[in-house]
Amino acid sequence: LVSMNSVSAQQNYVPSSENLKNRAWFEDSRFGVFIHWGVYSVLGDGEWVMNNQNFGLNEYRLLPDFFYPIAFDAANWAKLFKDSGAKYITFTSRHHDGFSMWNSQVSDYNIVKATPFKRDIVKELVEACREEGIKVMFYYSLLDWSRDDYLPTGKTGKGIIGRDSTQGNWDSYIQFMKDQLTELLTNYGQIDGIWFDGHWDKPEADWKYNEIYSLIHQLQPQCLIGNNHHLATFEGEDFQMFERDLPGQNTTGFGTSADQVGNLPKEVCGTIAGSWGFDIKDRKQKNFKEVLTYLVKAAGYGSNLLLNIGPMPNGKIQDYQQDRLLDLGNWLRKYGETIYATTGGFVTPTDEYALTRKANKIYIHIFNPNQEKVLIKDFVPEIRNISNYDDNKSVSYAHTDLGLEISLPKPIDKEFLILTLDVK
Ligand code: FHN
Repeated sequence: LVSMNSVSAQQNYVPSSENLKNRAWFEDSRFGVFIHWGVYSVLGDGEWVMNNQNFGLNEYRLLPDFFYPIAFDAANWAKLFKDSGAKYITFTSRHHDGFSMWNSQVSDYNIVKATPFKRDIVKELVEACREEGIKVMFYYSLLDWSRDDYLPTGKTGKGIIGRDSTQGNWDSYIQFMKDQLTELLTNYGQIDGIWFDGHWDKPEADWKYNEIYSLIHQLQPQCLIGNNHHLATFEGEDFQMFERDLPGQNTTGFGTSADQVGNLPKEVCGTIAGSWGFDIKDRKQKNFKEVLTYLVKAAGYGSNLLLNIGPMPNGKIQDYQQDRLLDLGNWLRKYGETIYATTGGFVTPTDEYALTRKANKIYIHIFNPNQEKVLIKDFVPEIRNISNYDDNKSVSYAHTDLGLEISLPKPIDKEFLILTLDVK
């Protein structure tokens, strides 16, 4: 598919060998932690609060003064991420409010210069994650609700008081982003991805992706580029992302339709809470089975899951969010072989099952084991044996006109059942 923005995409992009190697690592990793944390967290009303509550620019600019995360300990966070089984994190270096979570030299509206905390959170986080062997990617917002050069406003930001001028300076804004990305990719060692968001605010604009993507790949060839533009990928991107959705399902409008799903590594992102940024009155907390099903279904589509947490303004991660991550970690320690470094997508996952494959082993994850039988449609490989992953005991099966029918072992006192298929 040729997108309307293909003109500005990186021309004739040939990924470097470092980049291809990193794509392979990314595909194998299957699980990352997304972190939405910024000065918006202070208000406990999600990361869109500035726009949703029609803040004045000057009013919102009081927030950094209250950002003093007394309990923030990057080493603790990194340990939690490690224990969760995640292989990487994606951190909001700068969200739509335009606030930079590092010591940016091109914007004083940043964590070191504008908060009493004065510590470079990006630096601390990167270093702590590196210690634990967790790779780091940066979420970076293309859209900005604070800067004058971004004017006129796009689809969002119109209610923000002080954003009524139509006078912008697009070249200056693009240069600003390049300068910031250069900082992020120069001052913090190896960074394994840039995760863009906000294209949809000005879909007609010339985002100069040709220049921006080449700059990133020049500075750090292995750095993977993804862009949450909700479209088929543009040239120069290294992975495709699907927001709150499984590839090609597009149930939320933020995903991407089936014909826009390409061959690049895939990542779906979703939340443990109802929102991305900390929402103190959140009542949509997902339970363990829900997040686990999300991870397994994503793998069944051949995709990573980037699961979001929204740390509190004091630097703590809510207990239930920690619990979800730790429970995933425990599960992955036991069943990681059926998720990491597997392929998926050869049988479309359903609400009943998801299949992954590694060499001549296929794993069937059954979401509701308390039934007599399960029918897998469109199953082609020739089977030698099917067994229960937990105890290796063989289970019986039959090929029917409708597909592969497997009799489920009993009793199962667990939420999930995994079957191992030895195939030729
Ligand atoms: O507007 C953002 C939102 O705040 C959040 O960052 C998500 C994450 O995928 N992306 C945008 C919506 O598409």
